[in-house]
Amino acid sequence: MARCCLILGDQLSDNLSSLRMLRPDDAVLMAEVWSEATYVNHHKQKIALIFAAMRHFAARLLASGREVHYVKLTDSENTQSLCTEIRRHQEQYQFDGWLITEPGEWRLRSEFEAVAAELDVPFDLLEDDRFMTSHAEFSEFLSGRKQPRMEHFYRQVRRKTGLLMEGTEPVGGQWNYDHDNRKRFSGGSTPAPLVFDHDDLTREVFAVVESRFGSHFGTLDHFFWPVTHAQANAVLEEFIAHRLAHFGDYQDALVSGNDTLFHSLISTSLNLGLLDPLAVCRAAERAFHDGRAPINAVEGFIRQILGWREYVRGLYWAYMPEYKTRNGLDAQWPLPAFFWDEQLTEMRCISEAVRNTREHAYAHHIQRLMVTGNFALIAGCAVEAVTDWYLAVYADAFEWVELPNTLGMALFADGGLMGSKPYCASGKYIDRMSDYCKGCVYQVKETTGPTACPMNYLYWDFLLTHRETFSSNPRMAMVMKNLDRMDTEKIQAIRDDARAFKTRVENTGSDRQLTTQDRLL
Ligand code: FAD
Ligand code: DLZ
Repeated sequence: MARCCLILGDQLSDNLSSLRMLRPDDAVLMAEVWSEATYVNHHKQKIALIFAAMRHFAARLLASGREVHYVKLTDSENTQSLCTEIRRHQEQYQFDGWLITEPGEWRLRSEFEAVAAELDVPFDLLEDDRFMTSHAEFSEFLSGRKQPRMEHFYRQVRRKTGLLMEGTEPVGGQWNYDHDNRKRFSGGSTPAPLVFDHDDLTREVFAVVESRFGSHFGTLDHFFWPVTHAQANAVLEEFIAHRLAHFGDYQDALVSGNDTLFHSLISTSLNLGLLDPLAVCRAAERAFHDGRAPINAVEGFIRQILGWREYVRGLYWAYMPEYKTRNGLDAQWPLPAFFWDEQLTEMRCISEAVRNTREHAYAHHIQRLMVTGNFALIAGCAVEAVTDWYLAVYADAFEWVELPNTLGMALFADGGLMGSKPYCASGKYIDRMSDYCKGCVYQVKETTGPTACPMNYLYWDFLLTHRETFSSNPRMAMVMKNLDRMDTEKIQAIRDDARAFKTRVENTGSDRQLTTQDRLL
């Protein structure tokens, strides 16, 4: 009477809903498969992280006495897709039923539903309750709201969990300290990320990734991701002890060569199931109550997890599969080759973000939103190419969290569901928040001309292109007024420079153009 529970690479939690339902004689199936590892050009570190964490979790289950069928990528009988592995195991072991916690991607959920329809044993897809908000609660939040906003949702979850609450009031008297979280980093030391010794199991995975996915983006050289629950807890502890206190102040800062600043580096662990989001928020809350971190830091951090993370997941499941087809600003320009190779761009901000991405399968939020995301938005990069890029290159990228952040927050392609206005900015914003512009060959103070920062003319070109759409948006009124003040000559110069930039990038894959003479001027 044994049943089988398939555990996916991002379901590595002891309290997974399917695992909680298992009886002692039920089995677990875990499978490393080619189809999941190649549906986008995943970064080598992402594949290595998932396989290494899966193998460690399988070992943990085995040690607890559970029967585990673990299929390695290189096993000769591996049929290389999750659905065919379910069918193969069903044929071989004649299980009495299947239990699967719902996957975090619409694509996989539909595939499982198709398998369920064809198997002649029960096949239960269970809700993934490793979140603070259920699907039903989120639907209830959405119902009757024309314009859902994260802030309203966030307050509701604060009330429900009691996190940073004093009775019915927020601790400190304010719900949101975002205004205190926009400091530029003016120097000083920042903690280095924890690095773990790789055991035999992880080293074996690295060898598989190098040999089978050698052509994939990125390098394994600087791998610092935790692959076990213990390592994930160590990263969380290091964050609380050495980073959290400054997290708020420098949440939006950008610093050359400083790839992680005071960020927590826990997204992979949360998304894989090595850390529990509520427990993480409680640990941060304790740090506030013990006087180890100020309210702007702790509230800012908790808002990301209890607010944004839960909110984007809710939107994903509420609006998929139609959400993925949205392209509200009709963005069609091909993604430049420099998104895959930082040597191909002279824009220091982009080059730094792509380098960090290539070396670590990581970039912090402002690099993702205001550097690569902002560029993709104002240059009008094709939505599907951009969302595929984000899904591929970050170790923490799973569609339920990646898609609303990219298509909605960064590209404003969802018609304003994620945000009431686009996060578009010129080089001025990047200059204010970073030290990038000082060392850049482009001049951030120039709007047009051969040495002007491309973020400047692309920004104005973007506003001109969407003038009609944005004119009716009250939150864009101030910025649109600047366009009205611009003379036709200036507008023409902006248009010409933006077109020339795009043509150069299309033809050469690079924006390099400055001659020695230009640089000397
Ligand atoms: P910290 O800055 O320390 O933040 C703490 C935690 O808050 C994160 O670990 C994460 O779990 C959560 N968080 C913060 N912001 C968000 C957000 N906007 N949405 C959801 N959770 C958030 N996050 C992912 O986990 N996977 C993705 O694929 C992903 N893609 C993104 C794409 C774009 C275009 C943008 C703008 C953001 C994306 N994010 C994504 C959100 C955020 O950038 C990352 O969660 C964060 O950079 C991870 O680093 P960290 O753990 O050091 O985060
Ligand atoms: C992302 C990923 C990769 C690269 N490989 C596997 C795998 O071999 N086996 C597996 O079970 N899961 C993998 N995953 C994670 C799945 O793609 C993930 O469960 C879905 O993206 C849903 O979030």
